[in-house]
Amino acid sequence: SFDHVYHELCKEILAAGQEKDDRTNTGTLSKFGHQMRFNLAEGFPLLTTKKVSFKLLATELIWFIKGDTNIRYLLQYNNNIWNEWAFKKWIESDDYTGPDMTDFGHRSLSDAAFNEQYKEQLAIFKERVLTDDAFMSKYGDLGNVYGKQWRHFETKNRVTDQLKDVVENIKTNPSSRRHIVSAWNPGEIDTMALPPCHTLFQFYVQDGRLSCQLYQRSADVFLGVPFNIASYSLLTYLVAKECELEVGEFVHTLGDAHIYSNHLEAVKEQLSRNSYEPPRLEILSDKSLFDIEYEDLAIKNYEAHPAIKAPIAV
Ligand code: DHF
Ligand code: TMP
Repeated sequence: SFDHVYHELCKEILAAGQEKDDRTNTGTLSKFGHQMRFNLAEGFPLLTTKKVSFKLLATELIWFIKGDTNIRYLLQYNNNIWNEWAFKKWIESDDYTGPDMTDFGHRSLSDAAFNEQYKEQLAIFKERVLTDDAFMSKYGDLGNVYGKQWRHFETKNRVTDQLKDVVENIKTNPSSRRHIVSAWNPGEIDTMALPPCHTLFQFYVQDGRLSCQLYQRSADVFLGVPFNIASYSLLTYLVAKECELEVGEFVHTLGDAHIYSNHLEAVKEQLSRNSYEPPRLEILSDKSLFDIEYEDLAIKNYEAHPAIKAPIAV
């Protein structure tokens, strides 16, 4: 099952992962190089051994497809998954005059009084991004992240809509081996709130079926990967529909696949659970890929164990 493929990744890292320092000073167990395959004909790969929010990953994907890089769109769907990285830019700016929020990721976990202050500042920040247009433009934006690179990849004298081009090429020349979209723009890495973790993807058409492979350079196995699997599977369904193809496989190739030291118990809890049958995806409209909205999507027969909370490394 889909859960089994994911559980095997977790087990391998628990059994043989190497202890490794990381940018966030959290500490990880890490394995370099791993590949998972998900046959989308078997259903939609939303994990069932913990509840994963389809709404959060679908609104994030649609935000990428729109070419948007500002968290206001996500906040309008009550999606808070990118807040910390916008908030970080805000508190490090000269315009921020509130209490010191340095290292808020670690301090909010270890200091209850600080955590109250942090929650208050984050709430003020979110409200301003939602209601103050000038503030939103300046501080709600994550820089040249995925949406920018997928739809407006800038090179000298030229802006490329990689997603439009790849869809056009799948339609006109399906057998091509060049159906690539890259989020990794070396000239713009320093202008991104976080350099792209899902770095590059490729489509492949065979026998009327569309497959997709993602190269993910860095993979937070407990929090990020369940989202990434479902997100790219959803993208494969949407592009297949746009190109009048059936879905094939999602192939997920990981570079630094890691479990953070403060996720180990959560992972073990998840591994102790038995999986359910996977849900199904329904696309409720005939809109083009580029006009699709969250309301056009539905996930059916999703039976899952409860969500497992864990802190995110900032
Ligand atoms: N940083 C790190 N350290 N790991 C990540 O996975 C990550 N992902 C990012 C941005 N930075 C990151 C964007 N994607 C969550 C999931 C995906 C994601 C960001 C956050 C997350 O926190 N998921 C929770 C539920 C969150 C909620 O309910 O609001 C989960 O339990 O799945
Ligand atoms: P890094 O830039 O130092 O590699 O840190 C990025 C962290 O975010 C790392 O733990 C991987 C994780 N991540 C995912 O796993 N999936 C995602 O989609 C994103 C945006 C980040």
